[in-house]
Amino acid sequence: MSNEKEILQKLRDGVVEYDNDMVIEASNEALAQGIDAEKAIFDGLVAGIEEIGRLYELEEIFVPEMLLAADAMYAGLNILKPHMEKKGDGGTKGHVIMGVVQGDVHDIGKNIVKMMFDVAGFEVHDLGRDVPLEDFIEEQLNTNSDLVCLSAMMTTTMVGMPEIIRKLKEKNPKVKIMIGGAPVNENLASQWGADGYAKDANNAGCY
Ligand code: B12
Repeated sequence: MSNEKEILQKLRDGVVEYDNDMVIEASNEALAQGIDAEKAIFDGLVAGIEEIGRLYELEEIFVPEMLLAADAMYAGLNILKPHMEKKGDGGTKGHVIMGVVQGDVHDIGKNIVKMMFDVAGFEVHDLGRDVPLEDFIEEQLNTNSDLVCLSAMMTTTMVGMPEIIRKLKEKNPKVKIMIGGAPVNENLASQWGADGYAKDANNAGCY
């Protein structure tokens, strides 16, 4: 019988080898062995997609492999996510709007952050990726959400964030804004007037 370390490794390898069957099998094994679903997701699936990001940057793999690996990761998430323990008393903690800024289609990280907010008891309004500025404003006014989360993965698209932050604050000074994604950091967040920054999904959930 497999132990926890082997199952986590199998989840990670399944993503890296874009082997959906391997990921599905390992996800079911993780549940059968009572491994914490959040651990299986972060130490297995997310570890795998991070390795894929590294291989892509080294040009050892290319776009098609990258997308197949993302598919494998989502196959595992579909099985594991329903087993993540909801935190809190079950009531809604608040409303969160989430989206990847205009021009940017990198949504894997945003989807993981979304999952953390979901599990933490927030109602998430997901605008998806490549989201025009006006959509963030409109959704905030429509839902009166307490928090808006902006994601960007490129230096060319993160520069759209300050304007979104400024316009959102202009319409509703009370709204809190959190930003994230590989090219942004705490300094940029405060420089642009955001209320928060987190480097990964684990830290975002603690907001
Ligand atoms: C996957 C990927 C793609 C996929 C995207 C698939 C998808 N549906 O997301 C595809 C193949 C489509 C793609 C296309 C392109 N990509 Co690309 N891509 C990547 C890659 C390899 C991995 C990104 C990823 O998913 N990482 C895994 C997730 C889990 O991590 P994450 O996104 O960082 O998210 C975590 C944190 O950042 C944080 N987080 C993220 N968002 C938020 C938001 C909030 C509020 C918070 C709190 C936290 C948070 O939490 C997340 C989970 O822990 C990166 C390189 C890399 N290593 O990052 C390049 C990269 C981002 N891509 C890049 C580029 C240039 C492109 C392209 C222009 C073409 C190209 N030359 O490859 C196009 C652009 C398309 C577009 N218009 O957006 C560059 C950007 C360079 C730059 N500095 O601007 C990178 C850095 C690669 C490189 N070194 O050249 N890409």
